[in-house]
Amino acid sequence: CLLLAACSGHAGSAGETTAEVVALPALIPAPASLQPAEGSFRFDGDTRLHAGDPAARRVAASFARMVQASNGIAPALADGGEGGVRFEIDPAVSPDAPEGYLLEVAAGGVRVAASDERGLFYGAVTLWQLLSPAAGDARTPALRIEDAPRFAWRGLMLDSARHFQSVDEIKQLLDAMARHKLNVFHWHLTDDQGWRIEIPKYPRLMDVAACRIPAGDAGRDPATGEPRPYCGYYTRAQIREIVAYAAQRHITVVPEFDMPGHVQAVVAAYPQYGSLGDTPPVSNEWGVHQYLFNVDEDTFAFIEDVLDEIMALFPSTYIHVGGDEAVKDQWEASPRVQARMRELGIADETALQSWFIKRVARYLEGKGRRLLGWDEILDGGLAPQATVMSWRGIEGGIAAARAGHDVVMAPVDRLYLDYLQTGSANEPPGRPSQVTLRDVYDFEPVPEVLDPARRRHILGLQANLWTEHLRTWDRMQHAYFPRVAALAETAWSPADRRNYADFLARLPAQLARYRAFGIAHAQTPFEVLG
Ligand code: TNX
Repeated sequence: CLLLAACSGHAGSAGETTAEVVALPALIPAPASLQPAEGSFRFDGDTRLHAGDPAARRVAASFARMVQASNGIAPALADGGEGGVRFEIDPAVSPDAPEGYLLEVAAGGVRVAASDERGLFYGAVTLWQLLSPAAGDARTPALRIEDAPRFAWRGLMLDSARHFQSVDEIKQLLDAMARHKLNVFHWHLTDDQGWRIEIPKYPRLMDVAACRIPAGDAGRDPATGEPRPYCGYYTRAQIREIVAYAAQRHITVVPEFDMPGHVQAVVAAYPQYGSLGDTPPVSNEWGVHQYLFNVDEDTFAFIEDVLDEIMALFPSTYIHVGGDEAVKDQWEASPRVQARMRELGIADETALQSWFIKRVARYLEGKGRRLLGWDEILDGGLAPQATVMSWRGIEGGIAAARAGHDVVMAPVDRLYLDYLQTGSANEPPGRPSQVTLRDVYDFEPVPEVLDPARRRHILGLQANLWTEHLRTWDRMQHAYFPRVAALAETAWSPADRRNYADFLARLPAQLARYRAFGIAHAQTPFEVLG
């Protein structure tokens, strides 16, 4: 009894599980269709992997790395022969379902097939889940899985501006994302408290904007009393390394350069690009700040230079330009901004933000990219090709879809992982309100109020991790896992396969996989579930 939810020892599914559900191996996210068959396949040190073309060989190599890490078995790649595990690119498999795959397990061998490499990779992840987390040899029941994701955008955001992470920590996150079949890593790299991208043309971004002085004892050397700044940015080489590492795992890295608000760190380094012209410190406080970009040609030249650098580093079609929480007080108070508005015939500051974002959208589109922003970019009208990330709820997403924009749902009350996951006293610091495992699981990204023709604008969903309160990688992992497992199922599995009780029954196997990979997941949800 190795793999079935029924023998996972977690009977906490409140009697809701049916016989049919129990028969499902402990896969997360649940596949679109699974048919059990007779017999089982034994995977051990003698099992060979067969792969013909280069794409299939790459996937076989990724699979070998995963089973090596979890089961301690290093399967060899073979060119021909029978039995074992065969990886095949086959154009006839799921031609209408991008990222889909077919997995057939029989006593005599396993076949993983897909029409493209991404699909084949997800088939390999499923097979790996069937074999893990058992240490050593494993047996998987014979079955046939036909699977493809419900959504094309299965995202996770990390804020590296408030607190940042090492390259290795980010790689760990990318590994975990791939094992959950998530495919978009939204990387929040700029904010009031820090600039984290190396831009050689503007050295003060690294020398000034990448450092803040923490308040209190943390900001002083205890021996000398000297200021001890919190500094860091990712070099271009590190960014390229992360983008390549993600691409090998079929993850797109979408960078965010937040504007016209959340720019206090930039203005600290280059006050001429701020709307008032004064020089603030890089902020060491959380919450909404006042500093906004100026709107003159010099400022746009700076923004475009930086976007050019960003586009050179990140091949992603989407470039996120923030647009959130830009309170307009500074624009109202700034004589030079007001003069520019008169010159342009712009009536108010909301219209100015709309003009600003549209201008940036045109710039990106001229380079073959697309603008993505938080739902405030809808205010005052939005460039037609722009995509909206709905965070203040789902209303922005509904309005955007009705106006013909593509949408990614990321509502604060359901998908913000910086919120506490339980009321337990053992929760590390976080925002006072809660987003529970179940809140994430039960979130439905496609609002019923949208008419069917507009529903196709919902590209998918993502969960966001803001790091004001998350100083260490341990705390970040606690916040991500296991809620990321719930996100993955909502993002991948067909709506009618989602069942929270059944998910809970499959979760212990997922937690064991986390432990096998050294992921420090939260225990607090299980204190509450019993
Ligand atoms: C709002 S979500 C923000 C972030 C904060 C977050 C804290 C969004 C687009 N802006 O700047 O970190 O709340 O939960």
